[in-house]
Amino acid sequence: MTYLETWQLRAEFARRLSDLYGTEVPAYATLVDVSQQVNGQVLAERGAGAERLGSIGRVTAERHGAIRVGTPAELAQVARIFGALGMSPTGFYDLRDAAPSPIPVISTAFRPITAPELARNPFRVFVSLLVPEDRRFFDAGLAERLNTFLSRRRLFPDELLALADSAEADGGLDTGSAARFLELAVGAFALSDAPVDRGWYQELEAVSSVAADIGGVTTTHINHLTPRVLDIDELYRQMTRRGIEMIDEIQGPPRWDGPDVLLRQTSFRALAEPRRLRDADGTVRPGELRVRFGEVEARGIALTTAGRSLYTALVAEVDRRHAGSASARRQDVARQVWSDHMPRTERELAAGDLAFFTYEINSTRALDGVAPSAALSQLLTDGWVVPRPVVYEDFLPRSAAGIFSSNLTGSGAVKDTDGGVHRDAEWMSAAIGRQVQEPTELYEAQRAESLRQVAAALDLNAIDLPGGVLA
Ligand code: OOG
Ligand code: NI
Repeated sequence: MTYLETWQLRAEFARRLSDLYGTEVPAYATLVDVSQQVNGQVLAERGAGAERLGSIGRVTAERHGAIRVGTPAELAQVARIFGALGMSPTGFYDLRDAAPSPIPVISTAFRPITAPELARNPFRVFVSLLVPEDRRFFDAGLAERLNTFLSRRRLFPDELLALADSAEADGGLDTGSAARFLELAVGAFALSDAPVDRGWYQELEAVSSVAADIGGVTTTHINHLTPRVLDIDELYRQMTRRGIEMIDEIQGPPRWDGPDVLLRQTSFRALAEPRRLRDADGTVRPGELRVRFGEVEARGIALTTAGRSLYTALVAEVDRRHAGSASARRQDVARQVWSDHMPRTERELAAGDLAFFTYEINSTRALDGVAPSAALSQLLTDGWVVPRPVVYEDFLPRSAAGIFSSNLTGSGAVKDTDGGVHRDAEWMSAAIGRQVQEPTELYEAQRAESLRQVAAALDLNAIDLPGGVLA
């Protein structure tokens, strides 16, 4: 190989980061082993059905990472590095008003945004940006010291950023430059052994341990790396059996006998890692910090806006019923609520415009004189088209908040209602000089393209969705 294209750089970066994290956090290596075992088991049991939401090749290699940065300038640099890997900022998550614990960050996920690129390698990274301007967390004095501290550090060397820019401009790098780029990029996310100022770290930790992890150190690091698994309940049982303490629950939708939608995640608790700490008198002593953890996820079908509204309503219903029966497990309550309200088949999700599918002409359909209708639900009923689920490639704010907070070392301190600053996807786009993509629009575009092809093949002008008309 003399040249690495964008996707090859992405795949190689993901692989090397995984190797690095496995050496840093041995429990992660166990998690990857168990995930692969479970995936093998599911494949053996369910056959081709196991690959309905992604080939086993894709699922085995699939990871998401999480990193946290302190300033818009740092986020813009992260965007250049991931830009070189064909990953665009997608989705906006504001975790500052999250329950049960507010986290002083806003986030986006960098990921490939087209189906072919996702199929080549779906690596994504959840990136959080600290918001020191938010007075509910940081008073003016602390914010100023935080900004001074952050403005003095350099997370990414110039050479790395220059290589990233040329990789993005040219769609890849020659082997020599690629090797250097990958070495610097992976190195930038390794845990540093630079001493941590104990007093400063603890001052921030009193506000939020996420703030301390971001602004209390002079470097950044990968916070967790998450493999994808085909049966997350089985994985949870197997990890527990191996003596690894998992968080109490699986976040997101329940296990049930209908189609999997969106995202289910769980994690094991942050582990104490040796770090060097510097005291006020300048002495450096070995100590421990507890910030990095392991997470695993199972992915389901992406929901349309209508499907997402239904999901939100079901979550609220689960909260209501669960509040009324404290001893019941949330996932059990959720399973009941889903059985009551969630369509039980992919076909119903498609016909009700609740989830995203791409559509293909059913090549095995017998000719029976029935003309193709312009209505999608009729095309499904008459067997003209077959739906293929679109996988949810993004994150869930409530699960993210749950994952963050189940791994906090303390509850932190946040004042009531005053002093929040407004942040949204537009703010973030401007801050990094790149448009933050809207996930639903990406799924919608994929579906629309497939329906245009179906319409052309069936000689129809347009196909009607239950929610409206598509050209
Ligand atoms: C990010 C937490 C969110 C997920 O998968 O929802 C997350 C973090 O801990 O930095 O990774
Ligand atoms: Ni995660």
